[in-house]
Amino acid sequence: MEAATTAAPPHRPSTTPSRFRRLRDLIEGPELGFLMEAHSGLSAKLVEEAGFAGIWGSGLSMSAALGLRDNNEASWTQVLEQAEYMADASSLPILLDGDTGYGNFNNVRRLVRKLTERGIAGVCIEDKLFPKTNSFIGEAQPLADMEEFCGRIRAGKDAQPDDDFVLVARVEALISGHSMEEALRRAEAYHAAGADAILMHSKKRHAGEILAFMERWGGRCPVVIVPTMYYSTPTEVFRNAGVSTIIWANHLVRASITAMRETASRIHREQSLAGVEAEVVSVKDIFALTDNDELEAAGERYLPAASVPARPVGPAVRPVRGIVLAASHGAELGAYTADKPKCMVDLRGRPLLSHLLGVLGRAGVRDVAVVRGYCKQAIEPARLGVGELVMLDNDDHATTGEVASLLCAVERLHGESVIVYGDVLFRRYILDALLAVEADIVIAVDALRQRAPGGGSRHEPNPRDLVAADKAFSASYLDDQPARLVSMGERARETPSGEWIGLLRLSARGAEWVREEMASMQAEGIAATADLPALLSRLNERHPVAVHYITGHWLDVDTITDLADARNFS
Ligand code: SPV
Ligand code: MG
Repeated sequence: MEAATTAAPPHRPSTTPSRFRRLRDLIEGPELGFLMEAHSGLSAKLVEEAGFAGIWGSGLSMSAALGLRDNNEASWTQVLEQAEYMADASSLPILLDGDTGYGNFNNVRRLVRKLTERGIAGVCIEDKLFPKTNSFIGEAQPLADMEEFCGRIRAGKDAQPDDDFVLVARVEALISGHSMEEALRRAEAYHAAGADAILMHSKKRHAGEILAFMERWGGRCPVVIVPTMYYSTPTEVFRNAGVSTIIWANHLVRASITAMRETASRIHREQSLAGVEAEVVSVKDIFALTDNDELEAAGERYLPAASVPARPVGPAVRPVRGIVLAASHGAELGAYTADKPKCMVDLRGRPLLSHLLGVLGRAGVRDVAVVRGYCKQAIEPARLGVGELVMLDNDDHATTGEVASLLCAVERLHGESVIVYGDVLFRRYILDALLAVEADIVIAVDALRQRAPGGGSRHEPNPRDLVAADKAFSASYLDDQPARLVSMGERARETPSGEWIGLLRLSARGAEWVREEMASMQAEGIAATADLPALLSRLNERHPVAVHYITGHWLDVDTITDLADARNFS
């Protein structure tokens, strides 16, 4: 019951605190905590993937996802079922929105028992009447009798089989137009009845009444808030006011409505999937999210050998290694890279490298090594949000080039591999497509970036990355064969077909060829300062290097303007 059912290997003793304990710690701990809304197994997975420590099982969002109103149109057992999908899909603790408790004290105590059985770590009940109406609808909704509601709280607490189960009492006084005195009176009564925390709700556009409550409440027990309406108040204000936990209550269901609307209307308008393909996650991403690899491994353990299905030979399941060349300083970025390498510049709260590793991981490239150089200690795995990462060091980075960095990873250059510069970002579908190209060495080339430098555009190709290929990019759906590299760099300047984006894929044989070529370059004494275009040019003399064309949806960070673009890149 503790870990996501698909992810937990059998019989692994767990040292992780229970979900009940983790929710209690989150709510009672000294730090401001956050619960992110989820409404389904899938959204629960995405909350965990984003790094949250807990889930808000929102009644509004679950109802909306079922196409229902937030008026108890979904029965409590239907809500319980959704919560169970979430608990199965993620290992996070869930605070379930239990509305009013679906009745009186008796319904609450049964609810608490059933939630505990399903590994739901806590419930929030609100002092209104069944059937409830969403608090943002209408004015002056009737409140439950305070004493009766205290009975619901006491019954829930008396029924909980696990001491750490959390019961949050939600005070609707302010949102229903009652006074601060009434809100305080109710909060006090619910606290005395045994609630572990008070959720004080407000629908004001500013946080005034919440802050006033915080001041008068004086930290008697943890306070949870839901700033859906007063979203513009900086989080720091709540932290300073001593709020225990913030619930981001409905933003995943709202985001999904935006995305589904746009996608459906575009497909309807265009009568084609071509326009949306680059905008949506791949089918492979769905397989990764639902952990199909685990099912395959389990099949090998449990099915009779003769009936184990042949391993699909798609990019979804084959192991692909990654090597990220991240030794460069990025001196053009000035103060941004004074104490860290370019790959660690911040993009919306996370280092560039963390975004890049995320794309690699989602494309199935998980066994990744990062070659560090400049300010290597600044590449901290803890800040990158990935589990296992191998760090290799090019300590001569100041005087050597990319081939020297790649040589640091030569021991890992076996089997199918992806090599990428650490200052590049691209949409996931580009890597998916590169992994699907049937070639031993294939490079991703942007066909829209082919003008020779000096043309005055904001994104001039880097001369050393210019590519000339044996056929130009064609938008025809009939032409799915890769082109072949003819030349790179200065020699491609007269007839450029595009710019290499700093991303290449090798088959196992391609990886072997690269090792051989680098060994030859070492023997000739030219490896130390050579760049990757030089290596690719040499390889191309002996083995075909395929060119996979793309049109945009990537960037590299060389200048401060690039950095601004990267911050908007998604
Ligand atoms: C929910 O998410 O269902 C809530 C929070 O109860 S609110 O919609 O703000 O009432
Ligand atoms: Mg609700």
